[in-house]
Amino acid sequence: MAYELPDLPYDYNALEPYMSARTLEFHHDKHHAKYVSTFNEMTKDTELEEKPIEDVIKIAFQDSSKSGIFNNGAQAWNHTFYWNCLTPNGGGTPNGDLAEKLNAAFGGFDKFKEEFKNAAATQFGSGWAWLVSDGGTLKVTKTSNAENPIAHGQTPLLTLDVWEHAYYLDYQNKRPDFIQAFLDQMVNWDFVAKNLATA
Ligand code: MN3
Repeated sequence: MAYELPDLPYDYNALEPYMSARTLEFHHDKHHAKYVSTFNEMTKDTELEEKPIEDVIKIAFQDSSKSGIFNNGAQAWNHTFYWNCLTPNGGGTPNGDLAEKLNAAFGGFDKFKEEFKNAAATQFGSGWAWLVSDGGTLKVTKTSNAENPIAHGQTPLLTLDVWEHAYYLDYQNKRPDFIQAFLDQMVNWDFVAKNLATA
């Protein structure tokens, strides 16, 4: 079964002024759509076609002859996950079990934010910053290009796309400003809490 490009879970202009409709139009309709269509073309009529995309990502990560499938499949998955990490009127502070686990892992929410900002800012070139559950412990990680925590057996809880296409139209080269706006204005902590509850 082909992987489907999901609609955005909000309007294209819903995240303005922190993320423009123009960024979301290019990012979702062009970049994400292309990863999805290429992944479907590459897996069509193969033994991978009927498998869940998470399984395909794990299989392809272990097989260097399938790097194209890995790159496009992981990028298809990463972007679907990323759209759900964003919400209008987002940011703020998490609570409940998530807040407790962030405190336990990082020594406080502000310290978590510093670590996440640092990971996102120092990912050299294209990639992603993540909050993951690794065997029940929360960790901040960063990955290059398409790579994601699923490939490493971790459970993704939150991600930020730091490829230039994610922010260049709105922030040009100022990636740290984009990271700050993400944390302060756009993070969907309800989605992160839901991911933690099912991790
Ligand atoms: Mn992207």
